[in-house]
Amino acid sequence: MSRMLTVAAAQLGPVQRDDSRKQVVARMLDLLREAASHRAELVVFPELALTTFFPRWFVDDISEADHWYERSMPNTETQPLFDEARALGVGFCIGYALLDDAGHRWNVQTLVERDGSIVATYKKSHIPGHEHNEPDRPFQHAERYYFEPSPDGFGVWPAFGGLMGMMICNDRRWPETYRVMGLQGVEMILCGYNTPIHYVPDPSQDILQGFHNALVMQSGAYQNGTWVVGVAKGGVEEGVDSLAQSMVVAPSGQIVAQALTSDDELVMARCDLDWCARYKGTLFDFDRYRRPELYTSITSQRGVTEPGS
Ligand code: CDT
Repeated sequence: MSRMLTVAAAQLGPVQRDDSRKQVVARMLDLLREAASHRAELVVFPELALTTFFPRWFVDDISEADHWYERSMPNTETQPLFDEARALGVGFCIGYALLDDAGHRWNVQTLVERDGSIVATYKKSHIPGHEHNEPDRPFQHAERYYFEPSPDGFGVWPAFGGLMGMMICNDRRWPETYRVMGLQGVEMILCGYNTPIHYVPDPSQDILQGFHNALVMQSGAYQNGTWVVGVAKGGVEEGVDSLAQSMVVAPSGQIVAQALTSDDELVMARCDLDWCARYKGTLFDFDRYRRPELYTSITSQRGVTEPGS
């Protein structure tokens, strides 16, 4: 038996500060049409796809940043994407900043089915970086100033003939992200990211960015028997070089397709969702082999407690 889903990771090259949403949506429409011409059923765009990665700048009055956030989805600028996707019968996933009616600021991804209906909007759970201006840095990573962490957790939704999950950028580095979805039977996890290659707190990690990106998604896929689709906004954006290397990872942990450039590029794979069962039903048969009674500290404790302290 096989349940095939053809997925396209629609990597974006840099989006500069002055690029309008209309210009970015035009690039996304090109990728969507190209993906549809290759029979893609699901096109996955990156985190904060519609704008530059604005947390690299600090503003004293956060309302000065309001223009980076969407107030609804779809909206006037993104409606063409929704219309074209429905006309082509292609679903998509898009990451963006959301300022909601209650004034909350979220980093989100919305998943849209092939008929144009919204499956779900996921809010980023692990918010990296810092809360305050750090003027000595070459660039800021002030996500903790611009976004609240999600209170919702990690859902899994029936869509595209399988069980779909979402995570956003830094979420992919945390094994709990995958496991909570794994415990809901997830078969494909969609993840957009913006990862500056220069990691200011510890530059020794710079040359390892690509290795760590693959490491976390490959192990998360394998240990939970799920497909993972990782999609970058890469290249040099406002002087900051960001990792590309978008990829599709199989439930075996193998990379089955990977980007060659740091620009707009489609990374496509034909994914058999039934392949997940090979791992979920054997080595990672959770019900048979897991020992949750030994893992209680994972949910009762946040930081490290050393013996004797
Ligand atoms: N966007 C995002 O979450 N980026 C982080 C950068 C490292 S933390 C400063 C990431 O985990 O890739």
